[in-house]
Amino acid sequence: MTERAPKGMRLHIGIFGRRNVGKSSLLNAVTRQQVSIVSEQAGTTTDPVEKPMELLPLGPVLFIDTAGIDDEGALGELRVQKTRQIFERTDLGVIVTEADQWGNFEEMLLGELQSRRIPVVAVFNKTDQGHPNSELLRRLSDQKIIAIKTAAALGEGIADFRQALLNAAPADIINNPSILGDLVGAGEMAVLVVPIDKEAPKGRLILPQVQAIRDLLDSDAFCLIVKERELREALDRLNRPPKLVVTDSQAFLKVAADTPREVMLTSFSILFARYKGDLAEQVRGAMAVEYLKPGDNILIAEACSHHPIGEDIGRVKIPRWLTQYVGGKLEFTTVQGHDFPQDLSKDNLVIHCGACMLNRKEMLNRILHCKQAGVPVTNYGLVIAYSLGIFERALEPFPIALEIYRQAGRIQ
Ligand SMILES: Nc1nc2c(ncn2[C@@H]2O[C@H](COP(=O)(O)OP(=O)(O)OP(=O)(O)O)[C@@H](O)[C@H]2O)c(=O)[nH]1
Ligand code: SF4
Ligand SMILES: [Mg+2]
Repeated sequence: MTERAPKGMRLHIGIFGRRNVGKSSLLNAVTRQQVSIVSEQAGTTTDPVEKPMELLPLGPVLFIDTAGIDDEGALGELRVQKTRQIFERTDLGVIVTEADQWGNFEEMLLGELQSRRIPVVAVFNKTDQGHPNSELLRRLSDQKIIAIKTAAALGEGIADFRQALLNAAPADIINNPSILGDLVGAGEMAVLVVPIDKEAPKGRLILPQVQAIRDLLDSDAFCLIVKERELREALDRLNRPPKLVVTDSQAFLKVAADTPREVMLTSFSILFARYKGDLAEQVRGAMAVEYLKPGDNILIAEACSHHPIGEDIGRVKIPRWLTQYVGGKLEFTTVQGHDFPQDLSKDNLVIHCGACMLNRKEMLNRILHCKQAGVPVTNYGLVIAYSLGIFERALEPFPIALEIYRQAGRIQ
């Protein structure tokens, strides 16, 4: 992987609690690695243990497993100090406790975190041995604290833990600030290709186009907007090539033909897969097309009832292409708006729209839900690029996603 998030950009998740409650076990379970030593001896973790990872769907995070700090005495004092320092760099605090042990000590931790305005997730671990009482759960819920139950040593409740981290994460971490400004950079140019056909709304541009323009301006980049017919001439007039060409998926093939091979090219939909969702996961989802068989069920999800252009993309074009590709009949179900189905047990693939009307959290929740159900999820633009055979080129601006595709290609 060529792209690495600097430590400062990772969401820091601090794991706090008494000795022996299962903090290290929880970290190991969520990372699926033996990051931290676990033992029945209280006080096993003596120095904070840090683990950077890509945590779906939050992106890059840094977990910090701390020493249990309920102990007093000489050694204990030093440990308490070290653990306290972690409060200062925690963006999201996790308080782990044994299921029936919430008491003054946990209230103290909660107070420390809340006084710093750090969002908190309460984890009641060892639920194989006991349960938190419902009055306590109600009190935490009244304080808007997310509480979940786990049995870390048994790997239970870990999906709920991930979900809780997503729900509690600060909004500015969830709201990826850049649509394409970071790919283009200050002083550089992007060319946006906007077809104006009968499907385009009268007298205006659609939201993803407007947002892309605004993002380029915010990034001090230049922006040239053309229809697909004028692209070649516009590029000829520039005295140096643009950094990036972005097209509507409808015009992908023509734009690919008219854009010099050395210029990066992608689509609005793919930019939005990253901005509103999880590009890496949705790239994996597009590749799942390879495993579809006749008779499989495909869920087409549109986040609002009026897709402003190409109303037939989800209903006609993608189904037609997939049916041809698979060589037999597929079952398509379409859902719209905010009612994304809970039960995905019959589905083999979810193809989502660009989600321009959803906030990122809602889209990430949908992706997580699919992931938990074991159903691959992708989006319109990715499937279209895949079907046109220009997937690899369209992913070039995104090294991590491209690597995922290339790795999979090597395995097949
Ligand atoms: N029964 C049960 N035991 C658990 C569970 N999770 C962890 N344990 C056990 O609890 C003990 C302590 O686990 P650790 O993960 O080392 O706890 P810790 O909070 O990191 O402890 P310190 O580092 O000493 O503060 C170990 O023996 C674990 O196997 C669980 O869900 N159920
Ligand atoms: S939310 Fe989805 S269906 Fe609605 S306009 Fe945006 S991309 Fe189209
Ligand atoms: Mg530990």
